[in-house]
This record gives sequence, structure tokens and C-alpha cells, in this order.
Amino acid sequence: MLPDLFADDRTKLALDPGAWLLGGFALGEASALLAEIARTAQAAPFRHLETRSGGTMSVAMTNCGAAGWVSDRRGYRYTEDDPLSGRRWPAMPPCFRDLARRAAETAGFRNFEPDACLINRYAPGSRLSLHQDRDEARHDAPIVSVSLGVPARFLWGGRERSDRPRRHDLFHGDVVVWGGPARLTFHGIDTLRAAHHAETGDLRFNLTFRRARLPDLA
Ligand code: MD3
Ligand code: FE
Repeated sequence: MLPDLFADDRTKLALDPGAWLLGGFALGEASALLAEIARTAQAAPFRHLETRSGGTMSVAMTNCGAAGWVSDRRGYRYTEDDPLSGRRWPAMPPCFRDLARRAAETAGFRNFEPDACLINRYAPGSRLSLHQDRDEARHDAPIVSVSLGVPARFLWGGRERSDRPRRHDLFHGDVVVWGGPARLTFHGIDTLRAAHHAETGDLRFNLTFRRARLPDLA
């Protein structure tokens, strides 16, 4: 058999069936994305959400789009309003939606219509423990994630929490698309190491685009 010359090509790497790493896919737009993150955070500041168990997340979060993901003592859910302000979440910038749609299309998912963009901010020491994303109304749409700033070690397991996680480094401008059989994969982010990035200092940002609600409610 011929060797697969593209097996390690980061421009489009199959991590698993339904899971695609698009290495550097957002590099050319990264500065524009960071500017829109800063603008969003002026209206809806980053905050450390409470968990149901009374802990506080080490990752700071905010949202843009028609729906935003929140956690508090009542649990996890999507809301139309930012609980901090009582106002709608800031609109999703067109360049966010365009990027998410192009990435989904590149991975074979046509017509992705994200209505929620969760923005995560990691400082040195922040981590996100192994979890599934299953608070969305439908699991047929993919999830698109965009990494910006300091690199992180991404952990991804299988369909069971007990599946031994694999590790993968995510760099500035990397995009990952998860759909189909990969949609409910357990995943997380290892403790962020102290490092410097020219555009973000010691921070890492992650955009996660989702279809949170049913289309007729959008
Ligand atoms: C695999 N965020 O916000 S993005 C999250 O880098 C989240 O901030 C991480 O997990 C971050 O929920 C990881 C990569 C990712 C996102 C969603 C997934 C991987 C996924 C959904 C299903 C399977
Ligand atoms: Fe997640």
C-alpha cells in the first residue's frame, strides 16, 4: 500500500470519525477575531461562573449570539439574556458566523447556522475538566471551536467518561470541527501553562460555536 502522505498534514487532520482539525484555518482573521472578542466583553464582561456544586470555574466566560451558555447553582443552560445585565447577549459578529460556517463546510457539514458562541478565556493555571457538550437542543449540528493566543493541551476521550483521553496541542488560529459520531466525545483542556503570545499576552481564548436552540426558535 502507498504511504498516506497527508496523514500528518495539520491543514485538515481527521482526529476521529466526524472530528477534523483545521490547523491554522483562522490565522489570517485572528486579529479581527480578538478585536471582536474585546468589543463583546465591553458589553458582556468575562466572568467566572459558579457550578452546581458551588465551585467557581477557573475559565472566565462570556457569550455572543441569540443564546448564551451559563452555569450557576441551578445547573447549566442556555439563556437569551446575560444574567449580569439582564440584557440580550451581544450579537454574533458577522465575521464569527462566516468563519464558523466556512470551517463546518470544510469538514463536510453544510449550512451550519450557529446561534450561540461561548467565549472562553484561560489564564495560566485555568483548566476545563473532561465533559460532554450536551445542553444543546439538537446534536445533529456540529460544534466549531477556534483557538487563539497561548497554546493549550486538548484532552479528548471517547463516548464514555472512563475512556482514556488522548492529547493534542491546539495553537493560535487552529479550528476544530466536531460532528456526527464525534459530537458527544468527552473532552477538556489541561491546566494552561504560563507562556507568552504576541497578541494575547499570557491568555488563551477559545470560541465555541453551537446550534443551541431549535431552528424555529432562532
Ligand atoms: C469535542 N471548550 O467550551 S474546544 C467548551 O478550548 C469546551 O475552551 C474547550 O470544551 C476550549 O465546552 C474545548 C474543543 C471542543 C469543543 C466542543 C466539543 C471539543 C469538542 C464538543 C464535542 C466534542
Ligand atoms: Fe466542551
